[in-house]
Amino acid sequence: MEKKLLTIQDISCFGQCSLTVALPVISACGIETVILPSAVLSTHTTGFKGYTFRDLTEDMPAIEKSWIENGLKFDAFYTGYVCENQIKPILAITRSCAAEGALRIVDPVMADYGKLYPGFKADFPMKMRELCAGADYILPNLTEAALLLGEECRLEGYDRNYIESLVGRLHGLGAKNVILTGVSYEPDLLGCAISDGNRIEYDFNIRQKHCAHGTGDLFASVFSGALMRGKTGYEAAAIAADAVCLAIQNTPDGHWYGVCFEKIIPDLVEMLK
Ligand code: PXL
Repeated sequence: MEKKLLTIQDISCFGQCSLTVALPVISACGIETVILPSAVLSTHTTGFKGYTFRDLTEDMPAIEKSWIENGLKFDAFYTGYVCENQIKPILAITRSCAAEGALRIVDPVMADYGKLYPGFKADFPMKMRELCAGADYILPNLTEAALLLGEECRLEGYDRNYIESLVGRLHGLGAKNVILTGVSYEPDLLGCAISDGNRIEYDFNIRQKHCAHGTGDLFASVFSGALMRGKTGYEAAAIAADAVCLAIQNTPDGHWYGVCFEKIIPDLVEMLK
């Protein structure tokens, strides 16, 4: 049977993030992608005004029941932007619809640049911890990592000791592998720390001229697709970082709300050959 991945995150109708990135990208990786929208928004929540927000928490138990009745099982679960009260229903689905040996990949999407995204309450990071416990991979950025640990965010002026202690403490939340993104020890290089709990490795790329919205979702989507294609955690993270750099390079200045990942899908297919 072909492997199936279920991704749970929002549909931001406009904005090149979450499911509008994950579905095409993971499909392009050659993996059958099943979706469960956590919410439907008119746009994402950063930089747009007056977005609509329909929380789909209520639908989750019935969707789970339908999948159980149909005997549907998934080989991997990749969660991204989810709502305040969805941790328990999501954990229930990852138990009742798991194929043998199913992987759980958690991108604890909730914050960046030292701040929670609009709409999340201050206790959301503690709820997100529950999703991280027992996950095979977690993919926080530096802000999310600090919030998960209930600490002040340090976005610059840190050293290897800080990063490696952060990674160690993230394992302490019960995550088997930690991919910490947004790590930089030199101004021109940006990358991630990849840890299996025994060894920490790094992957760095040249820092791109502009930071762009939605790059975390692109990173996690490529990572999940590459992992399902049999790459190691390190290889999948390196491919994901390359894809993000290429997508930023293919995004015109002034295109502020997302990255033009559509342009790099042929490159992604090539990277996974
Ligand atoms: O890209 C992360 C993300 C996903 N979904 C929604 C968001 C954001 C970041 O702002 O607002 C709805």
